[in-house]
Formats: sequence, C-alpha cells, structure tokens
Amino acid sequence: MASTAVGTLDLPLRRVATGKVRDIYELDDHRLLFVTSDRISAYDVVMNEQIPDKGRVLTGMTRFWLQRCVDLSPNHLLTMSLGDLPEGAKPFAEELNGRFMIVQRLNMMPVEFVVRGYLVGSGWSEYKRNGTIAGLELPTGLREADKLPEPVFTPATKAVTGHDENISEAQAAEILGAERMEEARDKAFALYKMAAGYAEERGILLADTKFEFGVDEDGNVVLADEVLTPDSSRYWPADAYKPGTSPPSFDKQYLRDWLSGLDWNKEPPPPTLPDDVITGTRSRYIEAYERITGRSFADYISTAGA
Ligand code: PZK
Repeated sequence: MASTAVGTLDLPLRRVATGKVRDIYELDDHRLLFVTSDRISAYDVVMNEQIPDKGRVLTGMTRFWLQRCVDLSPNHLLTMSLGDLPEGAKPFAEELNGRFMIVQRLNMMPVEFVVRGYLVGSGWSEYKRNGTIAGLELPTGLREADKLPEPVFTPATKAVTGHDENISEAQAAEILGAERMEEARDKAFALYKMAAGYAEERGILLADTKFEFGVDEDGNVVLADEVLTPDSSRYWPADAYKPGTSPPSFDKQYLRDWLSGLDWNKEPPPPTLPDDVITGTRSRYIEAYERITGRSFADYISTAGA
C-alpha cells in the first residue's frame, strides 16, 4: 500500500519530549516510545509538507548503525516489533511501522557529542576566525571541507534558544564529570571512525555527526537517540567532494537547491514544496538508506515491525 506522510501523531500517551522531527512518549518508568515523523527542515525552518517515509529511512538507518555499533557501546533500543506497542498505540500500527523504537529510559547527558572529520559548518567558521577547532590548533592553509588530520570532538549544549552552542572539552567535563565525559567522548570517537570507514567504502563521506548518550541505572554510558542519520550527520557523496567548496549534502541538497532559487528569506513561513521536490528528496533519502545499508528499502518496510 502507498504510504501517507506522517507528521506528529496524536498518540494517547504522555509526550515527554518533542522536537522538530521526533517525538518521545512515556510507556512506563523504564521505557519510552521514540517516533520519527516525515517532517523536514531546511535552514532551521520546518517545511509545511512532509517527505513520505523519511522517518522510516531515519529509523532504519539508526537500527542498521546500532547493530554495527553493539561491540563499541550498549544502546537504548529495546524493540521495533509492532507486537510490543502498548494497546493505546496499536490503532496507529500502520503509521508507526518502521518509524518507532521502544527504548530504554535513561538519564540523558546534557551535552551533544559531536565528532568532525572535515572542516565545515561551525568548525570552518571557528577555523577562519581563530585557526582552531574546539580550541585546538590546526595547521594553517586548510580549505573549507578539507579532511582534518584526525577527527575532533566538538561538544555542544542546547542553548535556551534551541540552537546548539559549542563548548570546550573542559566545560563538558565540568558539566558531566571528567570520567563520564571521557568515557562518552572515547565512544563517540570510536563510533565515528567505524562509521566513516564503512561509509567511505560505499562512496559516502561522513563529514561529521552528533551522538547523544545517557546513563542507565547501573551507571553505564548508553548510546541513545537517532544514530548516524542524515538529520544528525553530514553525509556527502564522495564523487562530488571538492575541498574549497561547501559539498552538497546527500539528502537535502535537492531541497536546498530548489529553495535557493526562490527569494525566500529563510524565515517562517516556508514556501510550499512542489511535488517534484518532495519526490526527488524522498528518492535521495531512500538512496542514502540503500547505499549505506546495502539493503533495499522495500525490504526494510516489509520486515521492520516483525
Ligand atoms: C531523550 N531526548 C532528545 C529526542 C525530542 C528530544 N533513551 C532516552 N531516555 C530518556 N530520554 C531520552 C532518551 C532518548 N533518546 C532524548 N529527550 C529525551 C530528544 C527526540 C525528540 F523531542
């Protein structure tokens, strides 16, 4: 059956967190229901139209990477089986299939664990300003999007504005305690290096990514949230990579190219997306899933909730 795009579902459960794209509901003291919608944002503005199946692509990629990450870190995923949904959510099984995870409830660390392998975004801005990234001296003469000599950890906090604010590793240690910070930082490095190496073999560069960790009842550092998705990472097609220019993002470039041809000021309200931009963007997400996982997306949809 053709899938309809899914925005915020109004599940008869208590919502404990809501973001631009994801919603988290309470199941009980120990478990949460994590749902990824088909909403898409560009330049920090959420579009009015959705990209059908985008939430399934992101959830499928999270599941794929979590499977490949088990020996590097424990993670919060408990089940994606439709049979494990609570009674109240079962009427929504069709919409939820492939886009929900039942996860272990953790004490979330209030720091984002960002690892960067390439010089772009706020890392490039800092380098142009100071010659540093997260306070670390870098060689002179680097260009935008150059590969860094080594991946760097650039922690961030959610500022009150909702925007991320880069902090130093010392500040992250003050917030979390040095030992906790170091444990999660080292996991983040190991996860990034594994994923970047794997993606590169498939013609995709993982420029940077953001991990979130929580702590379980026994004090273990546990990988949480979405993991290595295009919404939490910059994926670039390797064949279009050219240092000195800002590379196109694998997933959103189609949308951004279209938006940049308008005279939209990047403030709400966003322009109405035409059908060809929606279908073109959807194809790019599905292509990203298939290239990274080596599996067909149709196969994911037909087996995800089993
Ligand atoms: C949790 N977030 C961030 C994500 C939002 C907000 N396993 C967990 N246990 C406890 N809390 C969280 C998680 C996870 N993952 C994560 N907020 C709480 C977030 C998605 C949508 F609105």
